[in-house]
Amino acid sequence: MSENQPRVLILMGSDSDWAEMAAARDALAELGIGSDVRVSSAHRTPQRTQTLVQEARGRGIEVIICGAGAAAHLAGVVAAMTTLPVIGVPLAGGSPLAGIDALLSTAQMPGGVPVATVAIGKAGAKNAGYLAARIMALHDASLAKKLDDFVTGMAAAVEEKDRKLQEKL
Ligand code: RP5
Repeated sequence: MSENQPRVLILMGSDSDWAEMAAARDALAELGIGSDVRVSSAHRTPQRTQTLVQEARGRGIEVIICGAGAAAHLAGVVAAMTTLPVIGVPLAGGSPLAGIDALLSTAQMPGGVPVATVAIGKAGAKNAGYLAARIMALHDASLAKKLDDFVTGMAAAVEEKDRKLQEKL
């Protein structure tokens, strides 16, 4: 597999979603995982969405991350069209309901059509990237090692924060 070959497809319902969804691409990039980022809407461009999803497996895509706000049906529609793992990121965007609408639309899937739903907004997008990496690490020992190092680094950062706080107290 080439270094730049995208292994994750990141779909967003609108370019207005990018401010939140960039965190998914960044988390993957930090682990050396290439992603293909596309704007495609379940409601506005259903045919385009279908084509992107149907071509994904043949292009070497292993996980699809979908971010959408408001009546966020993108992840559910995508999960209906593939058996690749689908991670849904509910977005707050300009929604008057601050992402609660997207959370329910994304998470409340009927049995048989799974969408792994993460938290609303940037933290959810970041975790979507790490969750995709954990899925791929099941058959990728080098990626598993990078994830172990990442977790160790996070723990060290917390201990360093505590050490600095103790110095001030
Ligand atoms: C959703 O509607 C998109 O995912 C976006 O979060 C929201 C608003 O889209 P725009 O009106 O900004 O294009 O489908």
